[in-house]
Amino acid sequence: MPTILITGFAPFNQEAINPSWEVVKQFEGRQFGNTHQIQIAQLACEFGHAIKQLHALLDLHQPEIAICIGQAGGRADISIERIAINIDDARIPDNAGAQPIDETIVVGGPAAYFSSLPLKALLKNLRDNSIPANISQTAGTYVCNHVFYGLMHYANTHPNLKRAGFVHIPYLPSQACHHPGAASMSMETLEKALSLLVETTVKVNPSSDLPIKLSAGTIC
Ligand code: PCA
Repeated sequence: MPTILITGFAPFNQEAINPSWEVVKQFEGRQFGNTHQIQIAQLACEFGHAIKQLHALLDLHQPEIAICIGQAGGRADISIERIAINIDDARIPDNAGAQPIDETIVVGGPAAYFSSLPLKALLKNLRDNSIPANISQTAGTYVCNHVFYGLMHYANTHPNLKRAGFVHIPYLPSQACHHPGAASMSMETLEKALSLLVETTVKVNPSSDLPIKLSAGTIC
């Protein structure tokens, strides 16, 4: 049975929890529609180490689909990331105290990779199910973008990994109450969102993406 790998992150930046791990761990041991099994894992919020962990998981489970989830504290929507860039520029140290500034993730690697998730189908299905969602044009330059780039770099040389990408999620309400004014999303909604992300990714045929003309661009 083909595997879907879903990862979340350890808490960072003095948070007690990371909503990505809180929601991903709900999917432990689940199957998807008798056709796919789900494997979950927590990644360290550490430059370098997190990519090593992810690559080991990809080698072990040989998934057909890999979706990495991370916290984007302050964002209001489920943010389906479009692009991973080949740069680390950390505003705060990671959980091991490292703070790379303007460092290339993969020396000699391309400047960027696009997600291979069916972005617009995901966006449409989330919105059709009343879940606030958007396409994000940047996953930042911290550990999430780092892992996203490492994921797509691996996918580039492993065609069995048909679909791979990154999704940022808002704070849980228990976190947002310590950040007055910050947006949050309930566990129930996050869990529904992750189910829809998996379901839609499985259903949309990689070689014939539905031509969904749904704008999610930005004007600067
Ligand atoms: N969010 C951070 C790293 C880990 C996480 O959950 C980020 O957006 O880079």
